[in-house]
Amino acid sequence: MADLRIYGIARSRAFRVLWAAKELGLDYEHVQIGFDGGNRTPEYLAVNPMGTIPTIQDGDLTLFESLAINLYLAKREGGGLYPQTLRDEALTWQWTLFAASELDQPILDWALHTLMRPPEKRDPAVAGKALATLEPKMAALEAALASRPYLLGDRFTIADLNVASVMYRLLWGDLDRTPVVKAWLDRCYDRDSAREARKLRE
Ligand SMILES: N[C@@H](CCC(=O)N[C@@H](CS)C(=O)NCC(=O)O)C(=O)O
Repeated sequence: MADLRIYGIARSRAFRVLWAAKELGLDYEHVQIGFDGGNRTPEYLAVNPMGTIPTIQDGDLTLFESLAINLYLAKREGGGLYPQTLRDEALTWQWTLFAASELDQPILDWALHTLMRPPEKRDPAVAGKALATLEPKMAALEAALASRPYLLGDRFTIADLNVASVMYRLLWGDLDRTPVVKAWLDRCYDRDSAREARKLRE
């Protein structure tokens, strides 16, 4: 049995962790916890008292928060996915926290009210407000990527994976106003690891 256990179906934020695990070539056990009550059993609440997914167990370490899990796994593995300098590490934290605090909620709001809910339960005003909230954040990404192919420079790192994985739903969005972001997102999702992770949910 693999030492690393990933809890959470791929059609959830666990997708982010599954992508990272595949990028790193990790051996893992995938525990298919979903939102259908499986995340509210006493067994799972003992793993994560909030009942949210994803969570990982790695030896005696239990960890929740998808993007923190990815930082941990990338750093644990060493190699090129985790930054090698303090400067790049700081930028990785910046982009990761940016994804979690500035992008995640408005992207979800936009997706719920354009793609995910049945048409009669969508509110175009919520979708519009989410897009307006996203506009300056997307502009910041567009500016950052204007001079380099990836967030930290020439190489794909965990900073790219964390931000791109949070932006998954925007693959169905209109990114014409941020062509540099669109090209970068396409580059990230062109990776074998991303294709494999997407197959688990689509
Ligand atoms: N910030 C957390 C959010 C985790 C989260 O809310 N996951 C959702 C699924 S995508 C969930 O478990 N929802 C069920 C619930 O809250 O009971 C992360 O990135 O891991």
